[in-house]
Amino acid sequence: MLIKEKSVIAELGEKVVSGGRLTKKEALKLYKSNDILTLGYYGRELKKQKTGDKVFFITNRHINHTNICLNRCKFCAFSRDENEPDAYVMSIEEVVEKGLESAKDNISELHIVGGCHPTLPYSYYLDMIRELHKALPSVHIQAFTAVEIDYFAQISNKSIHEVLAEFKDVGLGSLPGGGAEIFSERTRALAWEKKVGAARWLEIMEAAHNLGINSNATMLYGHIETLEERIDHMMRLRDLQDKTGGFKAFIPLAFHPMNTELDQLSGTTGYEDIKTLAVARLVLDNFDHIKAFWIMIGPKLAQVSLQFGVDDIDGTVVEEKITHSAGAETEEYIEKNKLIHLIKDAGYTPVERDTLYNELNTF
Ligand code: V47
Ligand code: SF4
Repeated sequence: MLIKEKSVIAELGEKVVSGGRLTKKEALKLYKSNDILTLGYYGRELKKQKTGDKVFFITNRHINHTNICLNRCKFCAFSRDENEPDAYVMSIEEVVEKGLESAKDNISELHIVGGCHPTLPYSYYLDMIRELHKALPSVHIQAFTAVEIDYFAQISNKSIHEVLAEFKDVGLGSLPGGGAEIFSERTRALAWEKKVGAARWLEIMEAAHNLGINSNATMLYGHIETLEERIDHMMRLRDLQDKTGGFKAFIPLAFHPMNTELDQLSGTTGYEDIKTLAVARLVLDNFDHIKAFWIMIGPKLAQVSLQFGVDDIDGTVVEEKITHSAGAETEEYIEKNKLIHLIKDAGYTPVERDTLYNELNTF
């Protein structure tokens, strides 16, 4: 039985590494298999075709400027209503100060995401990026998920094209991949009904790519979604990538249930994390980079995932509130040397990259 299953998985793996493309049904077959070693073998083969022996990381810092959010998604432990005691908003000066603090660590990227705040004006966000770019002209600013871009269009009465163009003008470099969750109306209606759905998220990414703004893509997994919905999510990303080529990396985000309205769920397992990364590599054949976010799955599992198709383990991060509000047990910061050690110890060549995967240093 196991041998028979293995041969089906191997056949599908062979199909992808020889330039073929998986159908929805085939992708689901991979996900339903427990043969992670065969999945890993082919995931790694495909990774090698794309990035050889290199594994990427970045020296970056995350900033979450506000936790006040109108959407209050059920899976989110980070957000607050305005009147809650631990609700916060950083002033633009505070955000710039945090950016400057990290300049001494030679960061190449600032990663900025926050809630959809009910009263902050559009100018707050535009001024934030303008001031950061003025203060740190050589640092790439990756900021605001498609959810926030949609919100900015609403509060400014502008089109998404206008919003994106204005942000690009003041120094926005790229968009992070958050806010995609799972592209299923069923799950959205159950747990994040106030937030933009798949069509709008994809429309915003397409508009960004058409303006020369690259982005990442994520998928939040391990909550109320089905395997079919995960595969459908990946397929829709693959379709848009065929059209624009603007996605840099795909990052599966492992759901952390603590302090959320879905805290009856038990969270993902290591097996599921690894399988998701390997399947993503094989399904998303037109993505160069599959990233394991060590903050969510831990540095050790992120290291192991390098043998399953992953070629990027994110960065130094420094401060992370979204997953840590939901019970993440990882540190918030990891030293560059530790990332290098993890990559080397798995037999790969560590390459420090910038946001757009220009290679800065090889170790
Ligand atoms: O959109 C919220 C997710 C995302 C939880 O682009 C949760 O390089 C797990 O998008 N458990 C924000 N996840 C983070 C994000 C991201 C992270 C790292 C790298 C990149 C990139 C993007 O975090 C949200 C949501 O999908 N999230 N709550 C939770 N309880
Ligand atoms: Fe708001 Fe994002 Fe949290 Fe949803 S996940 S409540 S949009 S901060």
